[in-house]
Amino acid sequence: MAYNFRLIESKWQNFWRDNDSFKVSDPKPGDKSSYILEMLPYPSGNLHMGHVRNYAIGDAIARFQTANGYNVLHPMGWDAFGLPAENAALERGAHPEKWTLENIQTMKKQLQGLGLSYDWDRELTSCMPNYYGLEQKIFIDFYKKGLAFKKESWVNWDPVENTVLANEQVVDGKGWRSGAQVERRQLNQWSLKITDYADELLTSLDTLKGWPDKVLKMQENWIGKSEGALVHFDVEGVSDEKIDIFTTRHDTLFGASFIAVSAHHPFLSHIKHTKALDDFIAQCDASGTTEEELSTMEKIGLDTGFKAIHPLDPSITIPIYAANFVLADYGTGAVFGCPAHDERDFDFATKYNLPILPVIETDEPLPYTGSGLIVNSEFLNGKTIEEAKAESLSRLMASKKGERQVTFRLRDWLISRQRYWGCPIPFIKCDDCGVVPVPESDLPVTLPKDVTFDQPGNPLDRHPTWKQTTCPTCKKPAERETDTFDTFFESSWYFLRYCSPNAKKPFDKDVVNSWAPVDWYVGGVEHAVLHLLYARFFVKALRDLGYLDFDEPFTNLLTQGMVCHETYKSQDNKWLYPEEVTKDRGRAFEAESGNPVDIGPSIKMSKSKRNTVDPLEILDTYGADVARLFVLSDTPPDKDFDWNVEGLDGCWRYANRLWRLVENYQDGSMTFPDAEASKDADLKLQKETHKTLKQIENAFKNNGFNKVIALHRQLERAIEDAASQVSQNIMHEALHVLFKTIETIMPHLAAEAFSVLFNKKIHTINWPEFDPKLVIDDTVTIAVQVMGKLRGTFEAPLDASKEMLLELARSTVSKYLDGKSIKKEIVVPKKLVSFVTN
Ligand code: ANZ
Ligand code: ZN
Repeated sequence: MAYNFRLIESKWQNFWRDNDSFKVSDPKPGDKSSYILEMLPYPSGNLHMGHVRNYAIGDAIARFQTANGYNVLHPMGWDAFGLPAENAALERGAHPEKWTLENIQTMKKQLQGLGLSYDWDRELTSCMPNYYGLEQKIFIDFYKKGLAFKKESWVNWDPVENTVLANEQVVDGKGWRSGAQVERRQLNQWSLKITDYADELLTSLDTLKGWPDKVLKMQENWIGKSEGALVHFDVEGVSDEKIDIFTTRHDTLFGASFIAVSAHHPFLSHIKHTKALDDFIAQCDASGTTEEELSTMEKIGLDTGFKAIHPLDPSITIPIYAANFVLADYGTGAVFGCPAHDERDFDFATKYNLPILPVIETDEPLPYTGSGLIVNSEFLNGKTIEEAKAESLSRLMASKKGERQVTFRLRDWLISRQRYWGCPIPFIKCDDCGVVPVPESDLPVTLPKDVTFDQPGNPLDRHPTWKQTTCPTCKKPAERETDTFDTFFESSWYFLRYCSPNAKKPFDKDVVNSWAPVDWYVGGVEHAVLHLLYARFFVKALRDLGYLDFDEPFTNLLTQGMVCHETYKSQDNKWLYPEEVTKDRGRAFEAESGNPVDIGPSIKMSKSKRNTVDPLEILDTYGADVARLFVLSDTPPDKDFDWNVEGLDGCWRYANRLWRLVENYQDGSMTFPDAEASKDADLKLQKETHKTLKQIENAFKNNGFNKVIALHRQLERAIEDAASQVSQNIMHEALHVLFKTIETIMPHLAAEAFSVLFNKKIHTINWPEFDPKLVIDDTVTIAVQVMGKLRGTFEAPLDASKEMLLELARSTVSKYLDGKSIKKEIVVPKKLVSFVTN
């Protein structure tokens, strides 16, 4: 009978649910405990293959840990706030909450259909007041500690949608949804002071030994520590004005040919505006603020007519420009330009006819950014770059014209969003008292349900009553803050909430300390910076607020590769779904018309390229175990995985082979030879079982699930080969190991096998132990030389005597010894026998 996954999978899913099989209680002192976590999904409505791979990986780790005697916390929840829910409201008139909660219901069923070992009692849904209300308390605590603040910030403004856009939502200078040209605007916005932790976030990367190097590197670059100097330039003829600039190249100060300030630099507001200057600023504001945009757009500037005085030689003056390429919020928002040794400055100087004076000696064309000795620089001449930096800094310091300065690329985290579907920021705006936190007794501030989406802008802003309240301090009428949190706020602490999901406060300190940090965190590498950096920041800030006692959230990080599929394009240039295509000997055709189809490379599955495979169809045709087996086979989990039907079919056949074993051994039709006859075969299978078990265990320790699967196939073949030659107890041991080790990946089939073969509940059975005696090879390969030449090899018992080795060696190379007399015999135990003849 073919393997009936439908029956078996639903049977065990029901069993696990009805018996709370994966419910976990908090660790007691001395318990071996482990926290395994996959990044929580956004409830978009449907599971995709990336989810399946992510959760299959996490579940394999969790089940392995459980089998090894750990008390394993393995929870799941929903990152349920965010824009798509508002878009759905806009497009379909469904309330964001209704849309979200319905999606969660659907996706939860789909997840349960995968047979994942979650403790569903700990499920959290971030859009529910019992979750987001608690983070309002965290936010107020941040505020009291000076970690949350409101200030005027430059933002990307979408003039059609009337909202701020995150940098990632600006595509080619346009709003990602409206397509409108994004503008720069200054708005009063809430931010979190992640920059207070810049240094610690950087240095403690060293402690994250269990993180992939590429992620560590990305975080390091994102934090972007630069060591340099702050230099004060006086302005000629204006005694109380000076411009501070940040530079990492104070060795090149004598090559300065202009100063450039950003369009909203304070210096510009101190000087009299000409129409040209106003126009120039307006022109700068008409583009976005992202660094990427600034680096690609045409560099323009305007001479302010003012001149700065060189800090190392007051006889030199330098023109001051306003320029569009200077980032307002990096360093001081002002730079000195050294065209001979910086590409950007070179372009600018060429365009505006400014001097280009080389100060690093070189024969190469300018701009030259390499090393060399200093020239054209008075007292710095002849020095190396490093020497010149030191000298220039000490002179600047002596004359109070500069000091050492460390700057980070990391910006404070702007968390205000003019959005309905997010956590309300728990503050009240009072004309007299300013911004005042909502008193704790009034938390949570819940979202009103009666909102409309018929106009652009934030529905909370135009709600008739919600924002009217009284000031907690002076009791006068006041208004609520109508901005909501960036949804990265919710995902910055959810892993702490899972530890004590019913606590009245965000989480219980002792319980969190007993579970966390997370031992294995599994998710996409696309979160290498934002989410993973925010979560690290939260843990450090919460630690300093006394909420918990550790420094980092995630001890080991596994960033899984993408699930890829080849792409198909019809003759009229339309993407086609795999099911619309038939393939024949490497060529592809449209299934309906038979027209030829272009096959493109295998790339990440995405709806836009239609190269997706629907997990539900796979589950329906092959079952969860085969899908799980397939997404873990072939490639290590951190590498991209190529989806192909052949591989999937291979996994289906494998599941059936395993199932046939179950059937063969359950019905008693197998015969077992008597003990004497089977001795050799017994030992062989027994050894194969124990050796494979050891290798599988090692593969698990490195998350080499693809290796685990390959080893498993090897053991399965050994079992098939040994059929009816081995004793019953040996076969049972082999089957026990076979199914227990695959439980991590194919839990349903394995559970059924244990039930049928051994009448046991597999998830209560520990990981089998291999016998060290059975895994050592007890023979060695010995090389035989005659007159220094290798003439053969043979297998000998490890403990073979010298006489025995010589005997075996002689017979191995007998034809080389024929007719000769042996002058000398050399025996190197476990390695070599060498004959010298004459
Ligand atoms: C003069 C100079 C000469 C510079 C030279 C470079 C090469 P990192 O290493 O990324 O920190 N800079 C400083 N603030 C800026 C801003 N707000 N917008 C745009 N550029 C800014 O880069 C430090 C360098 O970035 C600084 O050193 C400054 O230009 C520029 F041959 O100063 B440099
Ligand atoms: Zn007040």
